[in-house]
Amino acid sequence: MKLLGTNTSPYVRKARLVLLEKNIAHDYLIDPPSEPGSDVHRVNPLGRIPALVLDDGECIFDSVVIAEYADTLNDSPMLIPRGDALARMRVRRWEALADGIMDSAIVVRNEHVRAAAKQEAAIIEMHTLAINRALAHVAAQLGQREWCEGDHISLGDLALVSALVYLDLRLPEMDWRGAHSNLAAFFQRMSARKSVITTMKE
Ligand SMILES: N[C@@H](CCC(=O)N[C@@H](CS)C(=O)NCC(=O)O)C(=O)O
Repeated sequence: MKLLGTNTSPYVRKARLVLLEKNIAHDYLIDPPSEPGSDVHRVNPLGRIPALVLDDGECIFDSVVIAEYADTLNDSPMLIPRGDALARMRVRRWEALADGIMDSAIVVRNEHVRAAAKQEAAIIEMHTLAINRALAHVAAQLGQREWCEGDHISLGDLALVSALVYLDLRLPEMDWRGAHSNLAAFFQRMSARKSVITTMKE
């Protein structure tokens, strides 16, 4: 299988982390959808990344579906609980929170790169508030625990670290570490993992 993406997309990072943590063999191809000649529009009608193309040509999108599919391929580690409905919901909710932070951060970033006169202050404010509320919620939920849910790594941890990396990359002025020291510690722990190191350098 091959994963199409870019190194800056937080959704791509999440999908890559799932494949890397589960040791699922794949090729990672950098393929920005905005570049002429990109394969992305051919394989994903939405023209978005990540897109996971299986060996028979079937394409899986988006990152939520890629994570769900990949997690069923093996159990080491099991990133989405299967038997316990509440635990499963909580992991999916962590993912929804992290994805929501990514969504709002991308909106703010897209406003920032517009000419100053065209930037919508109300949109920037609305999404910045959403990010700050979500970070405060995430920090309170995590507390001093090592993992988002349960006693081992889950999709929630991978989604959350992907969102935090994106904030560092595009909205460094947010200083989420200063506001939430437990998130800073979480990030430091996650950053030491081989999977995260791989997505940061390649
Ligand atoms: N909800 C989707 C979001 C995917 C998405 O919006 N990806 C962005 C990159 S961060 C994209 O492909 N945008 C189109 C483009 O870059 O041209 C997911 O989880 O995969």
